Amino acid sequence: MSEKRKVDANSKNEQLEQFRVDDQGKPMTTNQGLKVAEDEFSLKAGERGPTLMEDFHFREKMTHFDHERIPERIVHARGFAAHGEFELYESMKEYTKAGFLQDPSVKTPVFVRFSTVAGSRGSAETVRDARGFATKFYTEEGNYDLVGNNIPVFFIQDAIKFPDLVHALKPEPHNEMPQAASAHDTFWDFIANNQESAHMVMWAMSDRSIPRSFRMMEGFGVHTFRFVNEEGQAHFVKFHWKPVLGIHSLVWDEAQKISGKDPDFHRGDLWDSIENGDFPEYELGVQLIKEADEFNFDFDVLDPTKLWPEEDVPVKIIGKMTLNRNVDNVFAETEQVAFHPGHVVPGIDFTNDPLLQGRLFSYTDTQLIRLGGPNFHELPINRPVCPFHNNQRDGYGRQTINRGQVSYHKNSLAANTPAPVSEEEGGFVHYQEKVEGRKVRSRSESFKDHFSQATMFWNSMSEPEKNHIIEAFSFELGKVESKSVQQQVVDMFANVNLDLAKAFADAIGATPPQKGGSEVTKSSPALSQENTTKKPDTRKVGVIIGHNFNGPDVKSVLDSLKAEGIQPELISNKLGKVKGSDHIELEIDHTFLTGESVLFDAIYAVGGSDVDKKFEKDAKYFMNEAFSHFKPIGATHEGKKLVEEDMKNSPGVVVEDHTDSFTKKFIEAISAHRHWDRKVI
Ligand code: HDD
Repeated sequence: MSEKRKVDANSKNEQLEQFRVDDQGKPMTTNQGLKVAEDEFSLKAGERGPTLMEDFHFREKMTHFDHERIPERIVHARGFAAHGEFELYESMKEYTKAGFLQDPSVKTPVFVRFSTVAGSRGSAETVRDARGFATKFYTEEGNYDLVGNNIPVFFIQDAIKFPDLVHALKPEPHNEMPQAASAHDTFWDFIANNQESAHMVMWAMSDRSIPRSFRMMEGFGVHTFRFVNEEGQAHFVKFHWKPVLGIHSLVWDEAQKISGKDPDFHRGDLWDSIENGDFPEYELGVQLIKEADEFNFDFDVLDPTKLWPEEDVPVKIIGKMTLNRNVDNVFAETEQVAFHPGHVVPGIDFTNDPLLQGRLFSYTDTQLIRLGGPNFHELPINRPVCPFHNNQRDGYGRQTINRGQVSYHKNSLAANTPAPVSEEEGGFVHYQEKVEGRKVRSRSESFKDHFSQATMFWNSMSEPEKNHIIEAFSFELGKVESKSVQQQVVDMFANVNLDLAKAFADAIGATPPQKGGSEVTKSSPALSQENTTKKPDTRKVGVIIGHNFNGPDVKSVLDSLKAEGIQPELISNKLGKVKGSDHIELEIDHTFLTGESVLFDAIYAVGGSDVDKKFEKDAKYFMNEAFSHFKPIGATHEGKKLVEEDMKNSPGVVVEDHTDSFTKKFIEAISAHRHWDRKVI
């Protein structure tokens, strides 16, 4: 009876192939297949007369257009996705029977959608926000969805508060402002009055919420899930995605400017990387806690506002995901993909985390309105790569043609099939946790410490990271109009750290907190981005160049940068070619108008002996801005003139003519990402 299908990395791609259509070079037809003879003019009674009702081509074209839009996601509306594969490093048999976590030779196809949370579908991408990180594994046993964020904890402990949180975060209802931002009264009013949010707010105010790239952020399953093995033994598990390029962020001023200069900054980065063959990679890690140890921690493992410090519960790296294929059509794939934390496979189960429990309801419910009915699982992107059979029938847009007379269970006419199968044959059996209790609406005592881990997060930050958090609070609360809300937030965060609360109270003109402070001294070095992987790979360097540059030297530097995986892009006052010595000519990629320093990771000033005052002025603006965003700056030859005197001896600024030495130091500076020890006024 079983129709087991071998899944490999290409299974999903093969399945999607039957739905792909190439329209290019084909005659135009109506949706009924009728060839169309004219597509510019509607059918009219006379050249200047009214359009005729019988113009079925006009009606069909217009009706389809009128219905092109579907509701955007209530949260995570702005997203971008890619296909890829997951490979396992070692069997996880000891902990889980999940099929895709058994055999390291099996590659599982995946589809990953990254998103911002608050903004609408057309909003900018570098706003301050959590990022969604949702992965669909198309496994032999059905789809498994890991629907996480780039922050390991959440604002609230119980799903019943999610509509309130989202109402407070979204643009305010009376004037629909501000777009894609938490810097407004209702959000902070919610925070001050729902203090379980303290820990996640610390993350949201940190550099984590302005990532440099989707490729340079972590992902977390957030909740505690359960791994269950063949013997029925369970472990609590938390999931982590660790980016191979390390965790890196923008600075706030830069992030805001990018929002205007390139609102598609993150999707462009992901798209281009995949097109260039620089496939984004993330390692999958798990933290495991034995069921017997459930109560051995100073937090409740069911509380989604708590993380498990990596120093206490190490992250075991078990596999790697590689994103290697862009979508063919954003609407068909990225927009119509339907994730659900309840899409599990045997061996992965839920816990009683009250946030998770509520999510298990919400996701199907939202797809029903968003995708228009109960058949969204039939959309190509959502279809499992294994067979699926049941007695569910009909509904809007049904595609499957279920043959036969029988659509009910139990039956005799179809030999009682499709039939449930035993656990041994792959049937999902819920973990048989013993549950007992009174029906109550209340919060467990063990969920009531809202501040210890928020303080631990603060304690774990480097000095620059702490300063960024203070600046973020000062910005966000500086945008809040209600003095009372501002003060409530100051008083709330005094419980996290007194210096922090005093610093932003001062910046926003609130009364410094009179009491508060925290006894917590614990820190978790793994939380600081200071300790992350630092590599030069795929960093974009803006090369400012004009006519009459030193051809051989510059070419040698550019070749060395490329050899390290760095991507130099040339900027000048005009497009076209610039000429250097030794007949070396280079093609310009951007002008000062179309390229901006905020769009690059580093700047290399080459200049040229034949550049005018306007060139110098534009170039200096570029350089100064990059400097103020702590970016690596290199300058050789004529380019040295473009570096202001007071920048020259600063960290991360490399100014010299010796090509080999310059290149080595500049690459080191690029690997460091940013130079926080630089004095910027
Ligand atoms: Fe959610 C979408 C992540 C709590 C209800 N959520 C959504 C997406 C991500 C998350 C990444 C976008 C998926 C995609 O790209 O299509 N959500 C989280 C995380 C949470 C969380 C990490 C806390 C740990 N969410 C949460 C709660 C509820 C929801 C408590 C409601 C009870 N989330 C939704 C939703 C969305 C959604 C309304 C909107 C669009 C969708 O589901 O498909 O159902």
